Amino acid sequence: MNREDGFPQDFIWGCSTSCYQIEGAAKEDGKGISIWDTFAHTPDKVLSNHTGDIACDSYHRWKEDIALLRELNAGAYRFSVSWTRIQPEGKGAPNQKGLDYYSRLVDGLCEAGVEPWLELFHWDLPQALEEKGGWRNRDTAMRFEEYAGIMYDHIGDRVGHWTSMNEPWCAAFLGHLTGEHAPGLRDRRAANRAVHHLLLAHGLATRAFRRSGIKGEYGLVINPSKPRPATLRPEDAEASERASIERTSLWLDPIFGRSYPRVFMDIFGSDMPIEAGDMDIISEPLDFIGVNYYDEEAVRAAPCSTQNPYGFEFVPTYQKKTDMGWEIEPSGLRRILSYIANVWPCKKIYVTENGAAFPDKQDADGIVRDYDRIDYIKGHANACGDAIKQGVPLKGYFLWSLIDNFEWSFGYNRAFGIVAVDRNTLERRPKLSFYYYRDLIAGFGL
Ligand code: GCO
Repeated sequence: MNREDGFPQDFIWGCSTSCYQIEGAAKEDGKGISIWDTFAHTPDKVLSNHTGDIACDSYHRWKEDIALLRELNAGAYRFSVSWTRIQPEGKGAPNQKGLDYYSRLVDGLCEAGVEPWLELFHWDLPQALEEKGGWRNRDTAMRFEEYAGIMYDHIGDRVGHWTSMNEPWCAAFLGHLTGEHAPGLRDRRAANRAVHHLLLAHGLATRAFRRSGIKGEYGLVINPSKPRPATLRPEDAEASERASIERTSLWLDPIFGRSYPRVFMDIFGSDMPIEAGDMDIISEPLDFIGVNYYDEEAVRAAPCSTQNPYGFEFVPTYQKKTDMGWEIEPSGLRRILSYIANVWPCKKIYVTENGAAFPDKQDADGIVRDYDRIDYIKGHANACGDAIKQGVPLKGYFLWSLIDNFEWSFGYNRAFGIVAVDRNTLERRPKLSFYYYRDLIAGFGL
């Protein structure tokens, strides 16, 4: 059947989740401890001291999740693998029960006609590796290559889309500079070292994938940002460029063989543990870039200082905000996609996450009528259409998220799902946005 909305027939409409946010079963079947287990169990790190111990219990209820995806007729499901289910201590022989879980999940998705998109790392580093220096330690990149190889060997025949990792910016900077995320450090040098070792891990895993001969596409998921300039003054336009460095070019420049941005190296170069050959490994060619987009901010120029090395500041904006306090600006999605497509020669781009948290209310009949979320999704789907019209090689869109889940330092206090999860019974109940997304997937949502 032809689509009514003009989107290409082969455009992929999917949903995203990540393991720590949905699986629960934190100690089952030989799973080891990850830095997120440790962090969430440290008092006052997560709002309400919530943890992912139970989460959405998807470790046991994965069939319910697949049934929801099937009801949507989603083309793909992007999920992440818990490294500590596969290697409880982050090295050595794999835990068969962990492999079996992902094997069942992948088979179940394929049977339901939903393509599995497997992501190797969504921030839940094995605690055993953290104790040896985590991402500050070069050896963690080698351990990641070993873990990736295990997944290629065991599931490589059934998964056609792979990503090494999700938003390494968050792992590096929220984990090591602001301390909002595990492991909760506040140390600039540690964050800079993490940047390099995360990218090295990505490159090693990509190279191992190519060598494995597996047929499939391989990519990296980032959360780029290029705040728009507050005015047309040239200095604000320059501030907008500089404000994008750590979220965007710091990752894409080395991936595309251009080494690290000069501005970053001028300031922080002495922290970067680059060894001969690293930049070649990091720039192993990719099939696609995954873009996670939620909001767009605005900046103007400000004096450079040690506290403000890039010389910009955020300005107030008028946009409505989500429950996260993030500005809703659908055209920002088109802008960031065009920016990336213009500056870096990406073969394919996917929006691997987009969605919104709102303070959902259940009506007396038990239904969540989340029209704000529906508007949000519709606006951003239109922005995807605009990006395609502008020539961006955008091939798919993944909604964050299929189900309400553990929203990192906010615990279960922020809801991104198109399906509500009852925190007592863990029962899944579609919100109206679920039915909206089903329409959108069928071509009737715009
Ligand atoms: C991220 C993560 C998700 C978050 C989502 C909402 O991209 O930050 O991939 O795990 O839950 O982005 O904050």
